[in-house]
Amino acid sequence: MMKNRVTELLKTEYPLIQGGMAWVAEHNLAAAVSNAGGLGIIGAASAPAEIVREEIRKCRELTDKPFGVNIMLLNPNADEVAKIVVEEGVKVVTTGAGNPGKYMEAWKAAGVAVIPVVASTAMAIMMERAGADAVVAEGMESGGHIGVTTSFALIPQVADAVKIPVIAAGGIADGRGMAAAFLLGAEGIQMGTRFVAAKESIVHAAFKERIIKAKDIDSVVTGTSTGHPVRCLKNRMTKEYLRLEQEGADFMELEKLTLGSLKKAVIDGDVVNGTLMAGQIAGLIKSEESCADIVKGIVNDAEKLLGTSQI
Ligand code: TUI
Repeated sequence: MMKNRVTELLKTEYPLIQGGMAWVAEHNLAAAVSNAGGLGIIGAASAPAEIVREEIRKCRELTDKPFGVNIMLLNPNADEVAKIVVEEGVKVVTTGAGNPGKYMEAWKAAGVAVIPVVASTAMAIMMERAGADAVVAEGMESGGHIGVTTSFALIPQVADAVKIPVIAAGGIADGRGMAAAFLLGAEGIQMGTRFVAAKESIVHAAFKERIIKAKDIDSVVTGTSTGHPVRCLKNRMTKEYLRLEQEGADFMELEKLTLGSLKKAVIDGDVVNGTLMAGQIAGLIKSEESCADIVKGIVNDAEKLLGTSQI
C-alpha cells in the first residue's frame, strides 16, 4: 500500500519525508523516521562539513533503511557538504533556500536522487530542467525560511507545471493534510513541525511545549525586510525584531538579535530569546509522540480518506 513514484524513488515504505531542519534534524530523529518507514533527513544547515559526515555515519549505525541529507544553500560550507554526501554514499539529497543547479551534475553522476525544495512554479520548472528527480513544493505555512505562496495555491500549480513527482510541504501534520495534498496533485509529503515535537527529537522540552500549546495564530514572519523571511512562534525576540524592522533597522542590527538564536531555542530551551522556528500547523499538534506512531497514524488516516486505490 502507498506505493507510488515517490516510494520508488526514495526506496521507502511510505511517501513521507522529514524536513531537514537546522539543529533539529540530527541522526537520532532521522533514523527514527527512517525506521518508521518514512525518509529521515539529516539537516546539514550551517554545520561544518565534517560534522555532517559524522552525523551520516551515526545515522547508519541506527538504521539500515534509507535516509537523506538536506543541504541549506546559504551555508558557506555547502560545496564541501555536497561532496561529502557523495563520498558517504547518501542516496537522497534535498536542498533549501536557493538554487542547487551547480551540484546537480555531480550528484546525478553518483546516482543521488536530487529533490530541491521550491516555493514557486518557476523554480520547480528550472529544477526539473536541471535534472531534479522530484521537488518539494513548500507553502508559506511552513516554519523557517519561506516563500510567499500558500500550500493550497502552490501544490496544484507546481503539480501542473512539472512532470516529476511533487512532494507537498507546509501546513501538513495529520492524515487529512496528507490526503488533501494528494488530492491537490502531490505524490508525497514532507513534515517538519510535527517531528520537532516527536519523542525521538532532541529539541529541548520547553520548545516542544510551546509547539504543543501553540494556537493557529501563534506564529509570525520575521526578516521580510532583509529578504530572509523566517516563520517562528511569537516571543520576546520576535516582538523586538518586528519592532526594529518597523523602525527601519538595518540588516546588521537585526542580525544581532538572531545570531545563535536557533541553537538557543533548540538546545538551551530559551523560549524567550530563542528563534522558535515552527509552522502554522503547530496549533494542531497536541502531544509528544514517537515517530513510528506519527508516521503510521498519518499514513493510515490518509489511506482511509483517499481509499487505497488512489494512492
Ligand atoms: O530552506 C527552507 N527552510 C529553512 S532554511 C533555514 S536556515 C535560515 N535561517 C535564517 C535565514 C535563512 C535561512 C530555516 N528554514 N525551506 C526550503 C525553502 N527553500 N523555502 C524557500 C526556499 C527557496 C527560496 C528561494 C528555494 C529557492 C529559492 O530560490 C532563490 C533563487 O536562487 O532564486
